[in-house]
Amino acid sequence: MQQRFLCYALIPAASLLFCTCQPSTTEEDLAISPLAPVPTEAQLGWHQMELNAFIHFTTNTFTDKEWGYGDESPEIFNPTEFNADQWVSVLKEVGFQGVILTCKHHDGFVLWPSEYTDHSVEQSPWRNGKGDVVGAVAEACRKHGLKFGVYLSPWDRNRPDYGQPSYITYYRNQLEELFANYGPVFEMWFDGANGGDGYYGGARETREIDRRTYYDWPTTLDMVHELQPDPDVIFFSDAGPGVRWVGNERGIAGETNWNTITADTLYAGMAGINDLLASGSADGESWIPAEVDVSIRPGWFYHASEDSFVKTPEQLFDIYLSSVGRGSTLLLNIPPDRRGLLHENDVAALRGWRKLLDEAFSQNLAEGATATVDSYRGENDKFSVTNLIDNDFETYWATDDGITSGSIEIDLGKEETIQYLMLQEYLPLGQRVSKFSVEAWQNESWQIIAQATTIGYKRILPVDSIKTSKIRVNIEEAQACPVISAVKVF
Ligand code: FUL
Repeated sequence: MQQRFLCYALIPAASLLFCTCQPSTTEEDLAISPLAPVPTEAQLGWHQMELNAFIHFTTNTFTDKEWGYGDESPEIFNPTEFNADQWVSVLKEVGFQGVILTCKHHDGFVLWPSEYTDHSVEQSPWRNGKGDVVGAVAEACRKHGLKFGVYLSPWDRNRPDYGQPSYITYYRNQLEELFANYGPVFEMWFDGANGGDGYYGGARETREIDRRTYYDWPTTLDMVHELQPDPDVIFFSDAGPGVRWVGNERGIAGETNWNTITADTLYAGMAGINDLLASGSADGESWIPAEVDVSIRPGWFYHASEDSFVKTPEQLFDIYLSSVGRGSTLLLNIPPDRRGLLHENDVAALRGWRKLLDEAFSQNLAEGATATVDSYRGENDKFSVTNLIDNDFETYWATDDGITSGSIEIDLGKEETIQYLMLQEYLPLGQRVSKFSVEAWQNESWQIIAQATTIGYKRILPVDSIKTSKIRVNIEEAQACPVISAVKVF
């Protein structure tokens, strides 16, 4: 296209008739080919949620256990001030977008009146057996505009037939009940703790299952897709297929975090894959991003003895940086107490955390700054540098095909103290960047202040109170031309 303009400028008008200029480059010519694999619409929506809450609540809350054996009497389930509205309104206030509830944990007690078992809230004294935790949480989510998700433990230490084909039918029936009565469900969680000792209807024995074949997940997932074709549901398991486990329960995604991985050879509960789950792989065949699940307390369930071990706002902030700040979605567990309320200490920690987040990320110094770049795709405004600072995820800066590096300079206009840099890749076209650095203008020269590998949906780099008037982001390596939605400076 540039040649075309040169051609018109240098050649006298008469000779234009004989000019064999190249045809002008159209928007179509400039369209960027997606770098496969790319996220589905549901996965993209999941990335954009960033913060989801996990709720662990069941008989364990009353027995003070983490894993119930399966022989707990429903009689013990009796929250005195149960209030799902309190849970969800606090979660909403501090910024969560979705809630995933343990509808059934490994002990097999189910939190809704199920047609398929007596081992449920129906047999408990709570609300004279008329209560429904799942219904109350789903309704509170609808009321407050949060998405609702379900955890239905595949391992069931209560069921006599756990390990037999009939249990799979039971499990599927319950899923059907959940989706039909409480959907839409944005995410379904099935964890990797499977098989071992349990009550199993009185057998009190150890049962091993073949994790790869017993559950026949493909059939279950097809069934769920039919139950809820739209909006699509994201399936979590250790190794996907919708989102993968990050490989630890400490709140830490890999410093290098690819949303892609080759999942065919992985399965839930497979040993020795934790590092791979944390980092993913650049050449992974499927889009299966890492989800970071971690509890606000040492345990997943409420224990009064842990009231003084609730993570502090500062610890939660660090977890935010090592999860959302590394391109993952955070699934933070906040377990209700025996009253059926989120405990005061947890609520205070969440509010303190929100305050820290607001303080850190409220003023984007790049908005209103001057941005320049060494090259942009087709020199067409659709890909210009201003797209990086317009606060719109849908617009992006990109280079020409074959150019896998680039430098973006942001002039803040005056000296500022900066704490964090935030970058975002435009994921609908695939994850591309594998190496970048950031420099700050100090003492009349550029000084490197941060170096990293992947960006993904969001990358936040802490830079420790640096004083500068200009920063420069250098995309050094990418798998294809970089496509960046945002550069923010705080
Ligand atoms: C694990 C379970 O064994 C834990 O109890 C907890 O539910 C955690 C989120 O998943 O697999």
